[in-house]
Amino acid sequence: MTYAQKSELDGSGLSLAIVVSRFNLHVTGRLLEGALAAVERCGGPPPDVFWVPGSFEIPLVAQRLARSGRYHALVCLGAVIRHKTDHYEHVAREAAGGIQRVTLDTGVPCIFGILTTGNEEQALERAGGQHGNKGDEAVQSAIEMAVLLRDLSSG
Ligand code: INI
Repeated sequence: MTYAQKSELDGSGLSLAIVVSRFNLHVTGRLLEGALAAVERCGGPPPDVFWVPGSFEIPLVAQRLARSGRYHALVCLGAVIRHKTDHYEHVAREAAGGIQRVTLDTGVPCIFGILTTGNEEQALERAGGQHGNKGDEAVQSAIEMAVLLRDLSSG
Protein backbone atom coordinates (compact mmCIF):
# COMPACT_ATOMS: atom_id res chain seq x y z
CA MET A 1 0.00 0.00 0.00
CA THR A 2 1.32 3.43 -0.87
CA TYR A 3 0.52 6.69 0.77
CA ALA A 4 1.05 9.84 -1.27
CA GLN A 5 2.44 12.68 0.74
CA LYS A 6 0.64 15.95 0.23
CA SER A 7 3.68 17.46 -1.51
CA GLU A 8 3.40 14.75 -4.16
CA LEU A 9 -0.09 15.75 -5.19
CA ASP A 10 -0.12 16.40 -8.93
CA GLY A 11 -3.01 18.46 -10.20
CA SER A 12 -1.78 18.74 -13.78
CA GLY A 13 -4.36 17.60 -16.28
CA LEU A 14 -7.16 17.76 -13.73
CA SER A 15 -10.16 19.98 -14.32
CA LEU A 16 -11.58 21.30 -11.04
CA ALA A 17 -14.51 23.56 -10.26
CA ILE A 18 -15.01 25.45 -7.04
CA VAL A 19 -18.51 26.29 -5.75
CA VAL A 20 -18.25 28.95 -3.08
CA SER A 21 -20.87 30.60 -0.89
CA ARG A 22 -21.10 34.39 -0.58
CA PHE A 23 -22.66 34.14 2.90
CA ASN A 24 -19.97 35.02 5.47
CA LEU A 25 -17.83 36.34 2.62
CA HIS A 26 -15.11 37.54 4.99
CA VAL A 27 -14.47 33.86 5.72
CA THR A 28 -15.31 32.22 2.39
CA GLY A 29 -13.15 34.69 0.46
CA ARG A 30 -10.17 33.44 2.48
CA LEU A 31 -11.13 29.82 1.87
CA LEU A 32 -11.23 30.56 -1.85
CA GLU A 33 -7.79 32.21 -1.72
CA GLY A 34 -6.40 29.13 0.01
CA ALA A 35 -8.04 26.85 -2.53
CA LEU A 36 -6.70 28.77 -5.54
CA ALA A 37 -3.20 28.83 -4.06
CA ALA A 38 -3.34 25.07 -3.50
CA VAL A 39 -4.37 24.38 -7.09
CA GLU A 40 -1.48 26.48 -8.36
CA ARG A 41 1.00 24.82 -5.97
CA CYS A 42 -0.11 21.38 -7.17
CA GLY A 43 0.37 22.34 -10.82
CA GLY A 44 -3.29 22.35 -11.78
CA PRO A 45 -4.91 24.62 -14.36
CA PRO A 46 -6.94 27.51 -12.92
CA PRO A 47 -10.29 26.11 -11.73
CA ASP A 48 -13.67 27.49 -12.74
CA VAL A 49 -15.26 29.34 -9.80
CA PHE A 50 -19.03 29.58 -9.23
CA TRP A 51 -20.52 31.81 -6.53
CA VAL A 52 -23.81 30.97 -4.80
CA PRO A 53 -25.77 32.96 -2.17
CA GLY A 54 -25.32 30.55 0.74
CA SER A 55 -24.13 27.06 1.63
CA PHE A 56 -27.68 25.76 1.29
CA GLU A 57 -27.50 26.50 -2.46
CA ILE A 58 -24.19 24.68 -3.03
CA PRO A 59 -25.56 21.15 -3.72
CA LEU A 60 -27.78 22.22 -6.63
CA VAL A 61 -24.95 23.94 -8.47
CA ALA A 62 -22.60 21.07 -7.62
CA GLN A 63 -25.13 18.65 -9.09
CA ARG A 64 -25.33 20.62 -12.35
CA LEU A 65 -21.55 20.84 -12.64
CA ALA A 66 -20.98 17.19 -11.77
CA ARG A 67 -23.51 16.11 -14.40
CA SER A 68 -21.83 18.28 -17.04
CA GLY A 69 -18.96 15.80 -17.31
CA ARG A 70 -16.48 18.69 -17.47
CA TYR A 71 -14.83 18.20 -14.09
CA HIS A 72 -12.73 15.56 -12.38
CA ALA A 73 -13.70 16.89 -8.94
CA LEU A 74 -15.59 19.73 -7.31
CA VAL A 75 -14.58 21.73 -4.27
CA CYS A 76 -17.46 23.13 -2.21
CA LEU A 77 -16.58 26.04 0.06
CA GLY A 78 -18.74 27.76 2.65
CA ALA A 79 -18.89 28.94 6.24
CA VAL A 80 -21.84 28.00 8.41
CA ILE A 81 -21.55 29.81 11.72
CA ARG A 82 -23.80 29.22 14.71
CA HIS A 83 -26.03 32.11 15.72
CA LYS A 84 -28.91 32.46 18.16
CA THR A 85 -31.44 30.31 16.31
CA ASP A 86 -31.19 26.77 14.96
CA HIS A 87 -31.09 27.99 11.35
CA TYR A 88 -27.42 27.04 11.33
CA GLU A 89 -28.26 23.39 11.97
CA HIS A 90 -30.56 23.15 8.96
CA VAL A 91 -28.13 24.84 6.58
CA ALA A 92 -25.18 22.71 7.72
CA ARG A 93 -27.13 19.45 7.58
CA GLU A 94 -28.63 20.04 4.15
CA ALA A 95 -25.37 21.29 2.67
CA ALA A 96 -23.44 18.25 3.91
CA GLY A 97 -26.12 15.75 2.91
CA GLY A 98 -26.64 17.36 -0.48
CA ILE A 99 -22.96 17.39 -1.33
CA GLN A 100 -22.52 13.74 -0.40
CA ARG A 101 -25.60 12.85 -2.40
CA VAL A 102 -24.21 14.54 -5.50
CA THR A 103 -20.96 12.66 -5.04
CA LEU A 104 -22.65 9.27 -4.80
CA ASP A 105 -25.26 9.97 -7.49
CA THR A 106 -22.75 11.18 -10.08
CA GLY A 107 -19.46 9.51 -9.15
CA VAL A 108 -17.73 12.90 -9.25
CA PRO A 109 -15.98 13.63 -5.95
CA CYS A 110 -17.50 16.73 -4.34
CA ILE A 111 -15.32 17.80 -1.48
CA PHE A 112 -16.93 19.16 1.68
CA GLY A 113 -14.99 22.33 2.34
CA ILE A 114 -17.71 23.98 4.39
CA LEU A 115 -16.73 25.18 7.83
CA THR A 116 -19.32 24.54 10.52
CA THR A 117 -18.27 26.42 13.62
CA GLY A 118 -19.63 27.67 16.89
CA ASN A 119 -18.52 31.23 16.26
CA GLU A 120 -16.78 33.56 13.84
CA GLU A 121 -13.42 33.32 15.56
CA GLN A 122 -13.29 29.55 15.05
CA ALA A 123 -14.16 30.05 11.39
CA LEU A 124 -11.38 32.59 10.82
CA GLU A 125 -8.87 30.32 12.57
CA ARG A 126 -9.63 27.72 9.88
CA ALA A 127 -9.60 30.15 6.97
CA GLY A 128 -5.94 31.05 6.93
CA GLY A 129 -5.50 31.43 10.70
CA GLN A 130 -3.81 29.25 13.30
CA HIS A 131 -5.67 26.11 12.21
CA GLY A 132 -4.67 26.40 8.58
CA ASN A 133 -6.88 26.95 5.59
CA LYS A 134 -9.63 24.41 4.91
CA GLY A 135 -9.89 25.68 1.35
CA ASP A 136 -6.34 24.50 0.75
CA GLU A 137 -7.08 21.16 2.39
CA ALA A 138 -10.24 20.74 0.32
CA VAL A 139 -8.27 21.12 -2.90
CA GLN A 140 -5.75 18.54 -1.70
CA SER A 141 -8.63 16.12 -1.06
CA ALA A 142 -10.11 16.88 -4.48
CA ILE A 143 -6.86 16.13 -6.29
CA GLU A 144 -6.25 12.98 -4.25
CA MET A 145 -9.75 11.67 -5.01
CA ALA A 146 -9.61 12.60 -8.71
CA VAL A 147 -6.28 10.79 -9.11
CA LEU A 148 -7.51 7.76 -7.17
CA LEU A 149 -10.68 7.45 -9.25
CA ARG A 150 -8.68 7.86 -12.47
CA ASP A 151 -6.33 5.08 -11.35
CA LEU A 152 -9.25 2.85 -10.42
CA SER A 153 -10.78 3.40 -13.86
CA SER A 154 -7.59 2.61 -15.74
CA GLY A 155 -6.75 -0.42 -13.61
N1 INI B 1 -25.54 30.27 4.83
C1 INI B 1 -24.22 30.03 5.05
O1 INI B 1 -23.49 29.70 4.11
N2 INI B 1 -23.73 30.13 6.32
C2 INI B 1 -24.50 30.47 7.38
O2 INI B 1 -23.97 30.57 8.50
C3 INI B 1 -25.88 30.71 7.17
N3 INI B 1 -26.73 31.06 8.29
O3 INI B 1 -26.33 30.85 9.44
O4 INI B 1 -27.84 31.54 8.11
C4 INI B 1 -26.38 30.63 5.85
N4 INI B 1 -27.68 30.88 5.60
C5 INI B 1 -28.16 31.13 4.25
C6 INI B 1 -28.51 29.85 3.52
O5 INI B 1 -27.35 29.17 3.10
C7 INI B 1 -29.35 30.14 2.27
O6 INI B 1 -28.60 30.95 1.39
C8 INI B 1 -30.68 30.83 2.58
O7 INI B 1 -31.37 30.13 3.57
C9 INI B 1 -31.55 30.90 1.30
O8 INI B 1 -31.87 29.59 0.84
